[in-house]
Amino acid sequence: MGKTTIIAIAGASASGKSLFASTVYQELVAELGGQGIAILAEDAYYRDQSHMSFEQRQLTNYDHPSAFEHELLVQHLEQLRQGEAIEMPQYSYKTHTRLPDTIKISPGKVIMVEGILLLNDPNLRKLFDISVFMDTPLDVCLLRRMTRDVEERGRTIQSVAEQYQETVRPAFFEFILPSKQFADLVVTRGGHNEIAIDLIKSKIRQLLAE
Ligand code: UZR
Ligand code: MG
Repeated sequence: MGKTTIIAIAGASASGKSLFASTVYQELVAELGGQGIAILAEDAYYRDQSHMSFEQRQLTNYDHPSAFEHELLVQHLEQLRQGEAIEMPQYSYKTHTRLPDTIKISPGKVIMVEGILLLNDPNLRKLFDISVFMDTPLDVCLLRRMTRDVEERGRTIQSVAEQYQETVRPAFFEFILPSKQFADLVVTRGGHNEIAIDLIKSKIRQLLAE
């Protein structure tokens, strides 16, 4: 296998990272088949907390870099780059810990990875060939997070509001926004920016054809 290109997609919580990455991925799979492209989520690398009680897990700051097992993500990206398959963990936002099952990810010419704190970590940054930052206005992110966390992550509006003020917003200014400087491309309107989606798709098509 030739060179592997790793594309990172970072940005605020609920800025449209997962939508952007999965739109690129699914449209390319529909067009060319899944061969050669893989997609990973930083969220899957939240630390395993199965040894902790649910009450203890609720106290974790999930917006802080220490909440992620970035060492494992680095190791997995290196393995994929060397042509080895990996077992990606699966994380539950409802129980705040890893699920027993993993997902097998096969190596490919293009690996996409999306998550809030990817560009904050120098060890991860070294591995990225192309870095994209979703520059979605924070009020848009907050509105989307309210709906998403209530519908998909088992939260109440009140708990979303509290978490937002305690950790999500401070972490955005401390860790996420300063990492924008490391991006090659800054995308407005997140997962709805069709031009940006098209540009990344073209780049990936070109890489796959090489
Ligand atoms: P995205 N998060 C939780 O709320 N609970 C967990 O168990 C794990 C993560 C949140 C996390 C962060 N923080 O803002 C968000 N909080 O998931 C990152 N508080 O995921 O980028 O998909 O929004
Ligand atoms: Mg997401």
